[in-house]
Amino acid sequence: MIKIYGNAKTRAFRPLWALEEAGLEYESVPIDFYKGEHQSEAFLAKNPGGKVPVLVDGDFVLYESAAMVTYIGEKGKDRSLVPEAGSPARYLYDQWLFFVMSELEQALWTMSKHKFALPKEWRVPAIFATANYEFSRACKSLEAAMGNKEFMVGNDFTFADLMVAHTLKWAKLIGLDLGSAHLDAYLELHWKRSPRKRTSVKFLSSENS
Ligand SMILES: N[C@@H](CCC(=O)N[C@@H](CS)C(=O)NCC(=O)O)C(=O)O
Repeated sequence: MIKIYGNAKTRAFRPLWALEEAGLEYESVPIDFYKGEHQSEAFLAKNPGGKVPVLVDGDFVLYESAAMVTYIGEKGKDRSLVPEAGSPARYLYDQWLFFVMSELEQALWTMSKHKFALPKEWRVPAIFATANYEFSRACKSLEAAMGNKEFMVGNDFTFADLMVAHTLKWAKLIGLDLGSAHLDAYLELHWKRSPRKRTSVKFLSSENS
């Protein structure tokens, strides 16, 4: 059975939500940063970087959230969640996953790192204005690419939408404006999916979180 190590308030929400969408059995293993569990010998043996989420399936281990959602989508019965390998749709899907990881979430992660994640001596509060500018730029390019569409790839929900929606929600939670009525509507559409609500109820205690 697949195990996800990490707390749902982190990027672990992505594979947890993906598992709910895919209808696979899984176990969630909370990792408490305050107790230093991410730096324990046992955890570092899974991810030497000491970060969550980590996916463990038997002897197989993954520690990048974007790779995890693809793995989960391909394990599940619903073939529409991750386009078939080698198809044009799959390359577009990959493009959006890479966009999330390298463009859209970077500014958010920069803000989080300089607010609380980095050791105090490495935090540079002056970086916030630049990160804000970079996030708006990424949102503008996302909005332009999306046009009036409701899905990142084709005409159905895929895990590219899960990754984009989760990252837009992250931005909202830290008080950023997406600067686009269409991105707001896109987020609302995907955030109201039942598997997302189930994930929030199971791991964050409220379907609105
Ligand atoms: N690119 C990784 C990022 C993992 C990551 O940075 N996780 C954060 C929580 S969301 C973490 O574990 N931080 C602990 C630390 O930086 O020490 C992914 O998407 O899985």
